[in-house]
Amino acid sequence: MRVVLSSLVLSLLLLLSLFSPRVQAHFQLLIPSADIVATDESPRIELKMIFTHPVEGGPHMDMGHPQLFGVMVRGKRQDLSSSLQEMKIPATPGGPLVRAWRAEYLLRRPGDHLFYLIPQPYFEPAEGKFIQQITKVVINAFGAEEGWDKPVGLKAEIIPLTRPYGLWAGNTFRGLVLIDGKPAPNIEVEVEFLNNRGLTPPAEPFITQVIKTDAQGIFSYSIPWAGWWAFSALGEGGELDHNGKKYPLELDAVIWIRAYPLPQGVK
Ligand SMILES: [Cu+2]
Repeated sequence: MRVVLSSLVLSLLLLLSLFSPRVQAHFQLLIPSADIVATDESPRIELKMIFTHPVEGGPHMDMGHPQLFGVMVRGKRQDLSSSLQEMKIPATPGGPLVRAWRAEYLLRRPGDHLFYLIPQPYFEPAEGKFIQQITKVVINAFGAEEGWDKPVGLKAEIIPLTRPYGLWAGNTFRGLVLIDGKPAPNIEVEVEFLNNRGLTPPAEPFITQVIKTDAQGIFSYSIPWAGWWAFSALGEGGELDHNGKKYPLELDAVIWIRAYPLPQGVK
């Protein structure tokens, strides 16, 4: 009976996988403990890096040691890779442990801090490809609103056309997608939010929303509620080797932004 049941479940799963054209979207988290830091606030920032499915809350994927973690302030890039600390977290509640990363950073200078993370390419057997999500988040420090619109020069990068902090829920965010330094027209941009309130989407298409870049490589999205939101522009990065076979590399540009709730008394 048990065997029959489990094979039934298996064939059901197989059927499901055949009929769901969208696979779960992966998102590289790069979430700071604060996004706007005033002069009278603590300059100590913690950044968490988890490779996961933010709306569903998991499962988390194993993250090898990142290729690079850094920050750009006033046009100067600084390698912060030596500050990375490994964390072991369960992939699912009670499940096997996977690697994630964290870092601390002390803000010293006023201005926008563009943090960026280049993770190792992740081999996704379910999709027969590698995924590498180069991820960015901007922290505004001590009142100087300068630098957020400058490219870091990453292989895949979203340049914000809307200042990526000081956003209300309902604001429209616009970004320019650059892959290999060139605008990426007509590519998909997946959108998810960090679901730390246990919200349940009413149907599968709500888990990952999908928009496309226009002919200039620009996308726009109106943020429906407060929280951390991520945009992942799906690019192509050639091929990589895995056990002697070549697989395509999905090279994505990710940016995280935080929207604030509307003030009390506003409708
Ligand atoms: Cu996954």
